[in-house]
Amino acid sequence: MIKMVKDKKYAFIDQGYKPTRNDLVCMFRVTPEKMSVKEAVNNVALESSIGTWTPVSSNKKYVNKLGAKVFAISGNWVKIAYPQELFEEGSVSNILSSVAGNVFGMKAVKGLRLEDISFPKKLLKSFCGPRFGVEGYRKILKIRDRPLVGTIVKPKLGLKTKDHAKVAYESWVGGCDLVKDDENLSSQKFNPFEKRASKTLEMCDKAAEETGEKKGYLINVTAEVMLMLRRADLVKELGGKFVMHDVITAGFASLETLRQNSKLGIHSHRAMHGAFTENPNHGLSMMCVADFARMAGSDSLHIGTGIGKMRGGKREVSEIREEIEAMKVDKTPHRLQQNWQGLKSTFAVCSGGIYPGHIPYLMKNFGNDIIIQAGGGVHGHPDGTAKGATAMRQAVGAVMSGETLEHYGKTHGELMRAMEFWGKIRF
Ligand code: CAP
Ligand code: MG
Repeated sequence: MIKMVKDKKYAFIDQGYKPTRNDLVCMFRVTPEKMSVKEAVNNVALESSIGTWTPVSSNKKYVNKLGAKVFAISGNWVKIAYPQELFEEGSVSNILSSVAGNVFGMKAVKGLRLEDISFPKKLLKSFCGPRFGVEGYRKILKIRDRPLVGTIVKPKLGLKTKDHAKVAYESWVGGCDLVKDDENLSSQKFNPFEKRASKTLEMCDKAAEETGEKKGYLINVTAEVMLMLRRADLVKELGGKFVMHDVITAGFASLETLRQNSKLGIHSHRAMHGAFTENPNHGLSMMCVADFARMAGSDSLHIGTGIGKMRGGKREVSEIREEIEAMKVDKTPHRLQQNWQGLKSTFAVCSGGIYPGHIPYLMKNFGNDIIIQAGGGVHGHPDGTAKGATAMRQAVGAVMSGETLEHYGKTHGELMRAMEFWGKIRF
């Protein structure tokens, strides 16, 4: 029982405590400011659960049992257990407002990084999770075991609708399975949403018919939530199967709204994540973002590449891929064990400075259950968009048939051209 009287310095520290299956557990890295790790993390535990800077006379004894418990301190790494009754079921925002709320702005800490969270069964089961995930996308696109190949229409902004739809069409007939809008394209005057949706989905159907392959368009519906839902409804009416959503800039509650009110596949872009995920000593890790995206209903999520233009090393990307695709994950120094209680997987997306030469690395390190996306790596091909798309598919074909790109390129010219053009590029 937490003592709310004299010894408040360590009232939330209980290193003898063994977390139960009803506890949500957070793993933090704490850099204290002018105090010990123990004192600093006591502040983190009280501020992220039921406490404040002084005992309050309005407190009731029954509230104390909801207090967080710091049960492990190893150097700057600490683990805190929170009873699940502390949180509203089915609400990512509510959990974040506790464990990732005020704590990041406290004077008690110079740096605070929430590295991972593990969720108890009952709380986890209160979330929808993805509607489709890896299996659902594979079923819709009739692709059994190879990675999916996608592109982003480039230039990311500025193209008029007819040119946008044309670039998308050429990407599909060249071999892309998926074409997506860029994270910052929504309904600007040069390319309004309604016109873009009908014109580009028309091209999607045309390309599917001509190639005999299933094709998908990930159109960006990010907007004020009522407008977002109206846009998703229009996509459905037009026969679209997928939408794209900027989960960080729009928020997890917006993703929950989309998941619970539309029957379309949801591709989550993580634009702005770097503002709080990239500092190793402060902020919220991409692992936590991935946890919440899977819970809130993301069917596919950008996780990094380990080799392209964006940050994120191979170990981090690999652990996040497991976290969002596996049914159970083991603990590692940066990750807590998690049983996903049957929640569907979220398809991992490797994107950002990717070109065909990167594909063997991506498949070797992250397997075949990935969506490999390239914007510049398709539309920057010396022979244009369609050939660029073909070169991406050929690179996947080479790895699937156990051949090197160099050898496969001898009989697949689009790939060879891409290798000659970008072969020396390193990020
Ligand atoms: C990639 C991209 C994606 C990034 C996002 C871009 O384009 O469209 O938004 O992949 O990063 O705008 O940069 P290129 P992440 O293929 O031309 O690089 O996947 O790390 O979230
Ligand atoms: Mg982009």
